[in-house]
Amino acid sequence: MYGIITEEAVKSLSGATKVGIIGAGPAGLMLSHLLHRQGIESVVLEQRSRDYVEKRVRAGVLEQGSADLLVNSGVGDRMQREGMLHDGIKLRFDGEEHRIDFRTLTGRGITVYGQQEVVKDLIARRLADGGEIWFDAEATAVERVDDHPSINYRCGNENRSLECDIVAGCDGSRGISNRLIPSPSGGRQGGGVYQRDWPFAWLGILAKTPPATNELIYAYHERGFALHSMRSPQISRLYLQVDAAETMDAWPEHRIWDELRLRLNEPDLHPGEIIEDGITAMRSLVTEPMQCGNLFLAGDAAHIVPPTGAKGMNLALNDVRIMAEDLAHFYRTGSRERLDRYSSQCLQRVWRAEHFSAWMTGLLHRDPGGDPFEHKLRLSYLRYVSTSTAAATTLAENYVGFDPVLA
Ligand code: RFL
Ligand code: PHB
Repeated sequence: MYGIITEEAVKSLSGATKVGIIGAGPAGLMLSHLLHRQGIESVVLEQRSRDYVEKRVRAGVLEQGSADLLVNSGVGDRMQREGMLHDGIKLRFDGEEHRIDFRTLTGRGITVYGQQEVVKDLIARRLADGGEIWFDAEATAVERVDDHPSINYRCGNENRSLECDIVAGCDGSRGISNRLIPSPSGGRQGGGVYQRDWPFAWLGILAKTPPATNELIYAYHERGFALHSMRSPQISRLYLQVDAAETMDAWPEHRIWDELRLRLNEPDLHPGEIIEDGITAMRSLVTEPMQCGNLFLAGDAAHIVPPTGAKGMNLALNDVRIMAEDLAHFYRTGSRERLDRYSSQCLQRVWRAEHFSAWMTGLLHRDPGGDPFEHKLRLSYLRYVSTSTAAATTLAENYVGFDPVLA
């Protein structure tokens, strides 16, 4: 069932399900898929339309563990055909290029495959399996999280509610579910939320131009950071560090291409039609704990990383892998033992990724308040990461995905 919710769909569920999932991003969709494989029914409520979520351009890098999760759960066929396997990345700075060889350093690699393709594959699979994704249904409140929860949602002009055993808050950084986690001191601004806003943003474009590189280029320039990524042999994804308050009005197309060519030091990058553009603020944030009563958070609803380390979607997928296992154990045995440990298990990896993303961000961005001394220190660190096997291994093993729980 998708699109506007029909009366039949509402009746067929009698307004009740086992797991009520708020949000049809990678976290919510993958959770619903993994639960279905365990025989656990769920309903996904999504405030936007199917078309909107399938076209939302975001992440592009899957760690090997995320790619394995897609394949092992039966939704990885198209990713295996169309995704691009990369064994390393390139660092460019001060007129030099150095390759970080993930395969040699860690035995693993990454897959470049757009987040919206993952979302499309998951939606298609859920609908083919008879799954319930209710688009254009905005969750407005969650009641009784400690007992028998219900999610109030708005669909057109109608207000309805969905009874469930468990609520999975997969509604991203601007959703409603993370506000329901009380902080230890009782107020939302207390010690339960750890955050940092970065003093710059990323301007991103998707362009019809063949990538000028076979692997991602992370470039540090005295004018700021630039990233050359890709989506296919014909489509490039490119980013520029800009001021936090910048708007697209200040960036006519020729300025974007000139700046990209300069910072990336890449003569083979040719301007092409820009199909999508936007500016994204950079933020680090963790909500602790990621659960309260029968409400469990996953993905951006619980934590945000700056995109430099390419970790956001991977963390979202890892959270719901753990949540699905814990819920399967709960429904099989009736014991909450594993569910009660959900947050502490997820947070180990979350904090590793938070550190790595903050470290990569600091390594590659020009600090607007920084001085020439700081610029020289950064160049020295970049040269160290590029020439020391120990330092390069640190970058590589975090980039391909390091799990402190399994280490
Ligand atoms: P999402 O994808 O934001 O999905 C949340 C969904 O919840 C819906 N929603 C609601 N639905 C019903 N009722 C409500 N009240 C609702 N409120 C919200 C929203 O409409 C939405 O559909 O969260 P999720 O599933 O946790 O997934 C997280 C990822 O989207 C995010 O972490 C990544 O995109 C971050 N990210 C990257 N991650 C990577 O792993 N690798 C990358 O290379 C990477 N690059 C990036 C990125 C994020 C970027 N931006 C735009 C922030 C590059 C960029 C530029
Ligand atoms: C992307 O392809 O969108 C991408 C790649 C690497 C990042 C962030 C985004 O670090």
